[in-house]
Amino acid sequence: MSIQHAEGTGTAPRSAGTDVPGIREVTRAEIERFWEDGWVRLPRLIDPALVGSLLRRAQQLMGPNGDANEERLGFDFETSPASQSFRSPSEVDDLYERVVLSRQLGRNAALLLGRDHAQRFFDDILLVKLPLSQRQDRGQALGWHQDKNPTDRSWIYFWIPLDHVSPEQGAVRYLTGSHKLGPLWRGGRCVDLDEAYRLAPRLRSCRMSEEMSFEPGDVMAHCSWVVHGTDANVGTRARWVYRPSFLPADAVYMGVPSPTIAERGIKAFEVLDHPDFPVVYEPAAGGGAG
Ligand SMILES: O=C(O)CCC(=O)C(=O)O
Ligand SMILES: [Fe+2]
Repeated sequence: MSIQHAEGTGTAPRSAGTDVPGIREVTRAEIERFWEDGWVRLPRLIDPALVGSLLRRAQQLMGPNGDANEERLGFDFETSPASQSFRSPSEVDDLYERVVLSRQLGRNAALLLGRDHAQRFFDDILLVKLPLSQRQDRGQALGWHQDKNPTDRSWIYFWIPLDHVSPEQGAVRYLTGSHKLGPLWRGGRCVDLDEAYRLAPRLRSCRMSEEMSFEPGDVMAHCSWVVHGTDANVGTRARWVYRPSFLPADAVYMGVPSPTIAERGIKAFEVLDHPDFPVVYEPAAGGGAG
C-alpha cells in the first residue's frame, strides 16, 4: 500500500505519512475513555516546544494578539462572533503542514476510532477566541452543536491549545456520552442548552465536562457526534486553539451540501480521493494498531 503524495499550494510536494518528532501515541486507557465519553483529554500529546513553534507561526499569520488577520472572503469561515479564525494554516506554513500530514495524528485518529484503518486529513483552522472586553464580536460563547460531517463515518477532531488556556478563556466543554445518541440536529447548528435538551431530551442524562485548564501540549480529541460548545472568553488574554480534523479513508461523501468536498469534484457516495484530503496513515501490513 502506498501513501498518497499531495500537491500543496507551494512549490514543494507535500509528503503525507511522515513521522514528526514530538507527538506521542494515545494509550489504551485514553482510547477506552474516548469510546465511553466521545471525547478525551490527552495530556502532553505534543511536545510543548513544538506547540510553542506552532504558536509563534500562528502569531505571524494572525498578529501577536490574534486579531490582525483580514478575513479572506469566501475562504475563512464566515465571521463568527465566537472567535477570530484563520482557515487552513497548513496550506501556507510548512510546520502546520508537517503536523497535519504526520503519521502520528492519523494513527491516533485510527486508534481512537477503534479500527486500524487508513486515515485522511480533512482540514484545519486556527480559532482565536478574543477577550470579550476587547472584541464583543470575537469572544462569545459557541452554542452546543455536533460538528458538520458530510460523510458516513465518524471523524476525529483534535482541539489543540497553543498556549495556556484557563477556564475563563472559553475552553471547549462536552456533553459526555452524547455521541451514543447519533446525529441529533443539523451538523454545525449551534443552540443554547435549553434548546439542545428540547431537541434531544436524553442529553439531560449526559454529564457536562468540567471546566478545565490546559498547558501547551495538552490536547482534546472528540468524535463527530459528541455535543459540545464553548463558554465566552471573559479573561484578559486571547485563547489560541488549533483544530485539525481527520476521517477514515473509506468514508464516503453522503451528498449533503459541503462546498469543500463538492468543489473538488467528489460526487455523492464516493470516497474523498483527492490530493487535498491526503491519506496520512496506513496500517502496517497485517494490521497491528491497538
Ligand atoms: O473552541 C472553539 O473555538 C471551537 C470548539 C469546537 O466546536 C470544535 O473544536 O469543534
Ligand atoms: Fe465543534
